[in-house]
Amino acid sequence: MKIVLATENKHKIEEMKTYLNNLPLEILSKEHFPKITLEETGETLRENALQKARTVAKTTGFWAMADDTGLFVEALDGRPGVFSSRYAGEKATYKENVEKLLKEMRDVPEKDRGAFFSCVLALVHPDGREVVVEGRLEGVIAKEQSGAKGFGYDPVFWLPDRDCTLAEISLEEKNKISHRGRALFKMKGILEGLIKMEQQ
Ligand code: ITT
Repeated sequence: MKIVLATENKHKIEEMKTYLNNLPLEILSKEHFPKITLEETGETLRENALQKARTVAKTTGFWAMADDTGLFVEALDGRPGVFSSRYAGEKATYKENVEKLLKEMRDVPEKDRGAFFSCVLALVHPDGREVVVEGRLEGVIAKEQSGAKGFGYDPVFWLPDRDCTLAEISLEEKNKISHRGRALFKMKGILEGLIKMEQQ
């Protein structure tokens, strides 16, 4: 079975490919279809994930899977949320977004620094079949950055159980506990069912 990963984000592609590598899937990514433009104009992660997956499924004729992820910070009433990639501006870098977050959280005490990542994965077939799953990871916004692995907000996402940030653990370890890993776990079962059906 062929599936196209409908994301421009190389880090997400790496995490998804690593997670799905033992399934009999031919995994293509958006790089194979450079002419497709992905838009995110929805108000929720679900709408955005579906929008990206629908575009790619329709254009390529294959199953397409898209991920939309947000960081929801309690002390900021859930911001940056669905706007996580554009927190410090339309074309903001990871560094600018993280710096803005640390600045906004500067005076927030430890006990109020709770946050969670939500990852919504949408799997869409050009014939209209659609599946949506979500995975979450709870943590705490650190006071400063630590670690050089991962991407995005990982260097400030503190894991109290492990006493380190998401940027201090390996990709394999991240996939075992993360929002994306949890969503991928749910999606893997669905993909296994679809692969079996296609083989019959
Ligand atoms: P696509 O839309 O092409 O998939 P994107 O990077 O724009 O890529 P999102 O809108 O889903 O993806 O991501 C929102 C932002 O949230 C992203 O730019 C990162 O800063 C952050 N993010 C997403 N997943 C993350 C993760 O696993 N760890 C840390 N930060 C993450």
